[in-house]
Amino acid sequence: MENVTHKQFMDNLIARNMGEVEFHQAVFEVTESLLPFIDDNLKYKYYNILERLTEPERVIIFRVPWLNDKGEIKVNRGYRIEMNSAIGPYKGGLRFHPTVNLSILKFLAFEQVLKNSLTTLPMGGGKGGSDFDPKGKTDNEVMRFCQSFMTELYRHISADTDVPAGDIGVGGREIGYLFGQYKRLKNEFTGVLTGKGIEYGGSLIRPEATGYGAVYFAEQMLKTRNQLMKDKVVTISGSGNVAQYATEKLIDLGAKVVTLSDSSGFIYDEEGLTREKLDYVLYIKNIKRGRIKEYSEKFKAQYFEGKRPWDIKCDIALPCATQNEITKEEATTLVNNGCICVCEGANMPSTIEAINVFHDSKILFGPGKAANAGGVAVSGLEMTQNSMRLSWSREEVDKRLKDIMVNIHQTCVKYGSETDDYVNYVKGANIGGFVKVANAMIAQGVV
Ligand code: NDP
Ligand code: 2IT
Repeated sequence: MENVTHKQFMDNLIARNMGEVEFHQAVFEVTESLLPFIDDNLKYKYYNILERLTEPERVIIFRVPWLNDKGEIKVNRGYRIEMNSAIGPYKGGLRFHPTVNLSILKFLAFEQVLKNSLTTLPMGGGKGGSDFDPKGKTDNEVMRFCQSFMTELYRHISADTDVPAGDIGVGGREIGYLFGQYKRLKNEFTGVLTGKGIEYGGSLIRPEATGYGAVYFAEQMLKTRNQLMKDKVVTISGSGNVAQYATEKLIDLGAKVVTLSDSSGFIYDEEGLTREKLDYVLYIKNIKRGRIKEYSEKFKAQYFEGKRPWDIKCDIALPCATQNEITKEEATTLVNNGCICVCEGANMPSTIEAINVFHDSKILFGPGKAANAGGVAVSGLEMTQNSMRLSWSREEVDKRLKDIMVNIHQTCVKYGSETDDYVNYVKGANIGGFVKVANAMIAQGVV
């Protein structure tokens, strides 16, 4: 068997998936770590695992027609990427955002396969969503959209085949509407979605899980350098689900969160967020569905329109908004300003060039598929509780979440430690996530 170079592999993938730049980027980053590992472990090459891993098992694309409040007919596009089911039912979120396209969902589904494997729970990988923009829509419009979306999706999913959850633009409200419609169509009350409300089968700590998990992961990274979270200055991007609960946990641990953002700009609060200020953020974003700018109108804080927070001096940066939100230049600024740790709450927020800057400067860098795996991990725990028809306490779920994040960190150290003891968490997460999926695929034959 000849060794395939990284360039050859990527040229072939790009030719087969023209124009899907985010998917190319995600595969580039993963295969850069995996190809040398596979050259040393020939069975993975013999079974052609990488080519199989980068081809979705199934892609579903469908029309989503709905009526707005004026009675006008609107049409969006719905997707579900069923990427890999080697180690469990497809599992992964739904994203509702105007930028959603096949490339973005394939990158997310691909990352999800390895992330879910890292959690150690039995979940395959998938992702879905729509180019529908919930911003500026009424609750009734969002409900009608969700009902129409589920009217097609329901035939492709079930508690044992494919279990969607939330992501950007899909939170508790949307999961409720989607679940209601699924139940009505199938006449079944099952754990077909996670992130459900507590009253109807949701798990405690699921809303908090991604943000808390990312902070637990950052704590583990800091520990390798004998550092604590207390008194660290932290910049965060985003002000949605992940950013909110990362902030909460950081406040609890005595760190100082000084920025939050949304797609319009960022706020800089030099004094740091308090519990009371965070409650106001939750009110602005989750109830009023307004803009983060309103924070600076209520509290003493600066607002920077159209900017991202990476120029602000910090010890730790937590990108929690979206993909490619840290460029090479912004990464260089972070490092030059003394940042010692970047921990990705979002999926693929750092460009490849930004990651190279972090690695070259030997700062701690936790990639999303490891650092933000707490969300899907607690989704897995929600599935377990649904199957057992019981609910665990907050303490029980939080303890399991923490144990899973510590375990993922150990896996990264195991597979990512380099000769100078620097931990390359990208390599560690990619190889650590890959091994279980690849072995399961080999065991199941050519499927
Ligand atoms: P939310 O919809 O709750 O919040 C998203 C936040 O990011 C908002 O502040 C939003 O601003 C901002 N944002 C979204 N798109 C852009 C953009 N193109 N440019 C600038 N800002 C943007 O989503 P989540 O908090 O759930 O998700 C955030 C990230 O975390 C995503 O990358 C997601 O994939 C990832 N993630 C989420 C998990 C979860 O459990 N929810 C689990 C693991 C990862 P605005 O309001 O202006 O749109
Ligand atoms: O990116 C992710 O891991 C999520 N959006 C959560 C997926 C899930 O199934 O909970």
